[in-house]
Amino acid sequence: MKLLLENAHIEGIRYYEAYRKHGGYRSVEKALKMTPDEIVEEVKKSGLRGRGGAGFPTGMKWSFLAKPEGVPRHLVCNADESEPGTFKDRYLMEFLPHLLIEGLIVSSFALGSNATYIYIRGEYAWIPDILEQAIAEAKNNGWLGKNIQNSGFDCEIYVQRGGGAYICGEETALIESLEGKRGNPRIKPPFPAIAGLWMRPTVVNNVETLAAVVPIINMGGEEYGKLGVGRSTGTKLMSACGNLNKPGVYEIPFDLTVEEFIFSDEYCGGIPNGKRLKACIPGGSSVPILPTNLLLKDSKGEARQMNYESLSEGGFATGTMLGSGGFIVLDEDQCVVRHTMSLARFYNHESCGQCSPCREGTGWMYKILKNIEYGKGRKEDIDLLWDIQRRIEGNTICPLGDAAAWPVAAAIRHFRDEFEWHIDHAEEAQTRNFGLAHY
Ligand code: L3W
Ligand code: SF4
Repeated sequence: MKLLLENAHIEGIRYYEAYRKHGGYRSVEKALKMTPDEIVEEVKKSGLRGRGGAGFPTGMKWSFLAKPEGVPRHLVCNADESEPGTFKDRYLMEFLPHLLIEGLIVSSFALGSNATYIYIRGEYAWIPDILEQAIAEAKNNGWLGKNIQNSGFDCEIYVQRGGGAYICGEETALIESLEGKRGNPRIKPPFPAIAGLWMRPTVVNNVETLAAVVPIINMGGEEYGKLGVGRSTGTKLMSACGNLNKPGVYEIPFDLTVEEFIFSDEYCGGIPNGKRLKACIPGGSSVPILPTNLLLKDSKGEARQMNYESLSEGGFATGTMLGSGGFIVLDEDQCVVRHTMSLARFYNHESCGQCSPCREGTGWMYKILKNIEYGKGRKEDIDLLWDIQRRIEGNTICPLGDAAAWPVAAAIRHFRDEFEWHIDHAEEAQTRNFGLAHY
């Protein structure tokens, strides 16, 4: 059952006329007849969890929003999708911009935000124009601006481009950047719900989360909550990439098994050239990599499913996370050391430098991984790497530190022999051309 991409194939759906003709903006009509608290209640009932990576319950986040008398509140849409392997929000904004705008209007009404912002990744250079056109169309048709649909509610949506820094996807860095400052994460608490944009109460939600508010209002929170498995309700967009026959963006039910997702023709269509599956990072580069045996079955021997609980079953000893849904597949030719080095370089480059464990640790890990990859590794480097990542995790201002530590920890945990091989075969490691999947 598709809730978000159901109409994605319809010609012209990017534009208002076709979008409206196929049921667009119905949720706004319905929402404007409800009270803001009733809408929050529907979102709570739906069990929707944040689709940016952390999976925090959306209704709960909304109910944390402070409402001091006379202080404006803001909704901010986090469209700074920069997690390597993740491109599902780009797809939504590019092909279904009105779905996001519709979700933003309903959510703005529920939260009392008269000025709502979309903060979009700088590299998505062509998308702000698409969003701005959709906003203009919505405004021309009375869905935005003053007194929308004669409801007495005023709402404007502004699009702000980021400068291309991964850290600006962290909600408080994003807020700093929106305020015109350097994108350094703030210490939490206070959470944005209490003191966010210009220190006003602010909700920051991911693009997919806000788009999901549309089907929730249309079908009712309870019905939405019935879809899925356990605390994974509704559907999820996955961006699949790496060594796959059919990479792309898929809307999946939460009871789909990992094996079906990778191998069935309806989804990724298996691995090219008959190669074997070696490993997978199912939730964007920050979540732990899993080898095939742990990926396809959990620690109880059950088929792993594509949902929050099943993917994390067993903790990090045997499990991983659904994260942002950036599903990266590696075939048997891929080198885990090279891959981990590539990610370490990324996190080192993107660290904002505020905290020592992250600033120093990410650079140190990259240096050691580069040595191992290029045949200059020492036996003791593997334990040193383990020690460094352990000292970063949990000791930093924002989750980028954990995001840099987890891939290194998981690579050593599950592929230690590959690190040892690079150290024992230094000469061959320098010259042999291992693969690096593209994502
Ligand atoms: C009020 C409280 N609000 C928590 C709110 C908080 C935030 C949300 C989740 O990191 C993860 C990270 C990456 N009162 C609250 C409260 N909140 N307690 O709930 O918070 P948190 O800290 O669990 O996570 P986060 O800071 O949002 C995000 C992971 O996502 N990730 C993906 C990153 C990249 C993208 C992308 O490119 N799209 O998302 C991948 O796994 O590692 O763990 O709003 O304010 N008491
Ligand atoms: Fe900056 Fe890294 Fe600290 Fe996050 S963990 S605040 S990115 S130095």
